Order: sequence, then structure tokens, then C-alpha cells
Amino acid sequence: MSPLICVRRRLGFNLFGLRSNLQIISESVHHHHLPLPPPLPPCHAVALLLQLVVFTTLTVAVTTCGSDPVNLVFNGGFENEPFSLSLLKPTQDIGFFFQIGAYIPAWRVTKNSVQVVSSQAFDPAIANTSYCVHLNTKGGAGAIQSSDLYTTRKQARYYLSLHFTGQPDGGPLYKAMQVTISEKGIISYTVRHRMFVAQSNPYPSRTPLLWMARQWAFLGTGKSMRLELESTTPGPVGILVDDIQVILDNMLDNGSFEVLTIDFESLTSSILQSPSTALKNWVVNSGSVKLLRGSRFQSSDNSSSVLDMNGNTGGSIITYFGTTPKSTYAILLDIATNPDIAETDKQGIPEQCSTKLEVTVKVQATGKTLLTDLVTSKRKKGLQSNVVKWETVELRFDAETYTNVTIQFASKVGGKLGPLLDNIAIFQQLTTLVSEPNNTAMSSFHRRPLWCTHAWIGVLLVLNL
Ligand SMILES: [Ca+2]
Repeated sequence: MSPLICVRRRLGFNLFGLRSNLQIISESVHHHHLPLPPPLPPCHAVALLLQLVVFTTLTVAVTTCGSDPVNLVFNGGFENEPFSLSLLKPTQDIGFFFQIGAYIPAWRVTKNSVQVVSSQAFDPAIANTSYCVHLNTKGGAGAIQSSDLYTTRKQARYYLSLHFTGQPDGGPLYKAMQVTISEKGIISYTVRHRMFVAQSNPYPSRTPLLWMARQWAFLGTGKSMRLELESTTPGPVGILVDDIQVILDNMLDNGSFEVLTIDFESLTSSILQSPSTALKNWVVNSGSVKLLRGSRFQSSDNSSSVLDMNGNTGGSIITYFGTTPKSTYAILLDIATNPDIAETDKQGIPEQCSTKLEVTVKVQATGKTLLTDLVTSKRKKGLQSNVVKWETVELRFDAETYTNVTIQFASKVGGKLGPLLDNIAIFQQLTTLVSEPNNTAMSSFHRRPLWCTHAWIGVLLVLNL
């Protein structure tokens, strides 16, 4: 397969509502079709329009970065709120219609009302965070819809995960909600992929709140998607949700260069001279590279480290990767020019206007080349240490009959300022999802241990819509 380079420009729109396959591992047993919203009175229509304007503005505001975020859900922990809550007022109802100062950034209420709940009322799922969302209010069951997710990579496996628990103050013994992920057209949904029903622990305790974690796998479609969480519990007390994530199933260990094999403090220099195994799962195998820690530059994934592929001069790093024969793999890497070049190159010398990185995949045993590609990233205007303007590049290779490959990234520019590299991910391109036990193969995905008080039964849903 010829290498395919795709510099991402997200927030894609699906004009024609193309059909696609989405396979979902789910324990879902009930399928509900979401009701359409009722016709709006004229005064409410204006209010809704205002809400949509705010929603759209926020959507644009959170998707200006050129690289894929690690979590495709914006404000998935509901920590970003435009209001503050207190012991005297620990909750805030968010209505279907626009309420000044009371909305959830990057989310929209699509049915009745929901409630933002502060840690003054209940402990959120994640320690030291401030908010979660209750999907019911006095008005009954509510629903929220995410802004556009960063577009999923086609044929890549993603995990949708969230924490939930029953609001313990009353309501039915079993509380339920429905989670839907769907492709989005310009005006309305084109394909609504079903959906997951999660039941809460029927015996939640107030202290501590018994949060549960669930996750589901689905295949990316290459199109913009949205999430919707709808309470299916009648009455004023339903499910609390928190920490919603959609994350690529990255098969590469330490692609963000965050883990070292040695104590960082023992490094006498940020320059890693070859041969060096200081970076876990990587070998610096020629020249030298520079490990920039502690937010020296803005990372592409809100992490601490980025790698300048030039230390004292151009360097290269290599890793070993196990493949499944007859499979195609995609390598995602985030690249940028070193912002310091902008400072030293006032005249815009052409040679320094772009940076070059060579990516090579070879069969480990024979050295046969499966992929070689020169990635070029043009220097952008306005670069600063905290404005790096990362972009994500996608390359693909076919494993053919081989099970072990080497993957090398090499600077192709001279000098002490080379291409910045961060957040490398590798995924296998899949056409179907293989049913797998829940909560396996996710060690690289979850930074926290998951736990669940229920035994769930996985059901593979293959939807050919
Ligand atoms: Ca990093």
C-alpha cells in the first residue's frame, strides 16, 4: 500500500449522510428511539437560536488546534463551567432553553433539563475535580448532546468510556440512561448509531458515592460524530455522569515520550546522545535528540515532554513493534517546527521555513522496507513556546506476512533545532470489531484503574445501516 499522508483538518461535515459501519461492543439490552423535540413556541424558538449560537461558537473555539486531542470529547468531565457553585447552592439546573450564564460549555441540553452538581453536593467520579452532571431534574428525564467530536480516524478502534452512578436521594431502584454516538450532518443527524443502556448500581451510598466505569469500543468513521446521553429514568432522580472520554486505541507504548528508564534528575543534559535508551520503548540510534520537559514547549497532548529530533545535530529514534500479518497499520504523529527557529530566522530563509522528518518501517528480521516517507512541516507564523501549532500526520503501512517491524523517525535537517515530535500513536485498521472481554487491552488507554461492581454481559452489535 502506498503511504497515505493526511494532515488533519477537523470539524468535518458530512454533506450527504453517507452510510457506514459502526460496530459496538455493548451490554445494551434495551433500544429506545429518541423522540424528536416538540414544536417550539415562537418566543422559545428565539431562545433556542441563542443557545445554538453559543453552542456553535464554543464548538469552533475548542477545535482550533491542528492536532488530534487525546480525548475527543471536550469538557467531558464538566469541569469547565461559566458559573460557580457553593455549599448554599451546590447545583445548577441547565434548561433546554437558553439561560443566561447557565450552560455547559461544549454540551447542549436536548431534552428537558439537566443539573450540574458540584462537589459540595456529591463527590465527582475523579478525585479533586469539581463537577458532575445529573441527567434528571424536577422536570423529569433530561438529555445532553456533545458538540462535534474531533473527527474519528477511519477504521480505528476507539473506546468510549464514562463514569456513572445513581443519584442516591431517591428515585427507582434501577436507574438507566442511553448513550448514543452518531455521525452528524450539517443540519441534523444522518445516521444514529445505537446506543448503549447502562444501569446504575441500585444501592449507591451517599458517602462515598459508588461510581462505576463503563466503556465501549467502536470503529471510527472518518466523519464528525456527536455523543448524546439521555436519561431513561422517570422522575426527578436519575443517573449522575462524569469523566466522559473517547480515546483512540493506541498500540504504541510511550509515544508521547513521557516515561524515562532513568531518573530525569540524573540527566545532565536535555540532549540524548546515541546510543541512548533513556526513553522507555525507544532507542536513540543515531546523532542526538533533545528531550524538552516541563512544558518547555506546548505539547500536542497536554503532556509534559516533547522531543526535538535535533540535539547537537539531527538524530533518529527507533522502536520495535509487533504486527499481525495481512494487517494495515496507521501511524499518527504530531509534528511542528521548533518555535525558536522563528526567533533566529527573521529573514525567512527558505531552508529553515520547513522541517523534515523521515519515517521508515522495516521488517525486523530481513530489513525489507515496508514504508519510507518524508514528512514536511512548514513553519507557521506566530510561533511561540506556548503556541507551537502542531499538526497530525497519518502514514500507513502493510505488515504483509511479517510479525515484527522496526519503526524509525529521523530528522532530515541540520543544526540544533529540528522537527518537534510528540504524541505518536499506532492503530491497526479494522473492518470489524472482534468481541473481546470488557476492560482488556486498555492499559495504554486508562490512566486510572477501572472498576465495576456489576458483571456485565458483552453483546457484539454489528450494525449495517
Ligand atoms: Ca509528550
